[in-house]
Amino acid sequence: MKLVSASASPYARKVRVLLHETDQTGSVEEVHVATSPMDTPNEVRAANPVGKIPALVRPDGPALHDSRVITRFLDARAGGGLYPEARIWEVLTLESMADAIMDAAILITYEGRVRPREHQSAGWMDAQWAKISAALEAINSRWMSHLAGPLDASHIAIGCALGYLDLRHDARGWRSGAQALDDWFAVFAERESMKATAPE
Ligand SMILES: N[C@@H](CCC(=O)N[C@@H](CS)C(=O)NCC(=O)O)C(=O)O
Repeated sequence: MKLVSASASPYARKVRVLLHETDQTGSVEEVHVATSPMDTPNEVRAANPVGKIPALVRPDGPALHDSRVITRFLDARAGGGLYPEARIWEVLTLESMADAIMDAAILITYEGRVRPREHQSAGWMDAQWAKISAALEAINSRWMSHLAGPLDASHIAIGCALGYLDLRHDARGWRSGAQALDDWFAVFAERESMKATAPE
């Protein structure tokens, strides 16, 4: 199988961390590409018509996308137990919140990098950041007991979302007012799977 990926993509990192955590790195080849909404390599389009990564190309079925589908597929393949039935709705909701943080953060990144300077909107970027702040506040105040529990896919997603904030939006200071989450991330970031997938 081939994972169409990129070192800086937080969505792809979720999959890469899960591959490490479930001991599957040997059975999935990572192909790193440079892609953006304005310039989609053929390899990406062939795997995902809407041109987004990650995509998982399989020898015996259609390519899979988006990251949540791929992580669930790979977890089921390995029997990794990272989507435990007993708390599945919490796991999926927290993973969704992590993806929403990534969505807003990526939009800010694209606004600054892809849209011509004269069309960029600081107000729109601030509105995206407000969504991130609200999600961080909710996680910091209501989800820490879940994050303190056994590893599941939502932990991986939150770790990758926070890693992306550090990578691209450090200046906005996500840690302010999110002490418990900051403490949790300091420990989580030391996992071998996180260190092995740190953006170049
Ligand atoms: N919901 C998707 C989002 C994937 C996504 O937006 N990936 C970015 C890279 S980080 C991308 O491929 N952007 C190119 C584009 O939007 O055309 C997922 O979870 O996989």
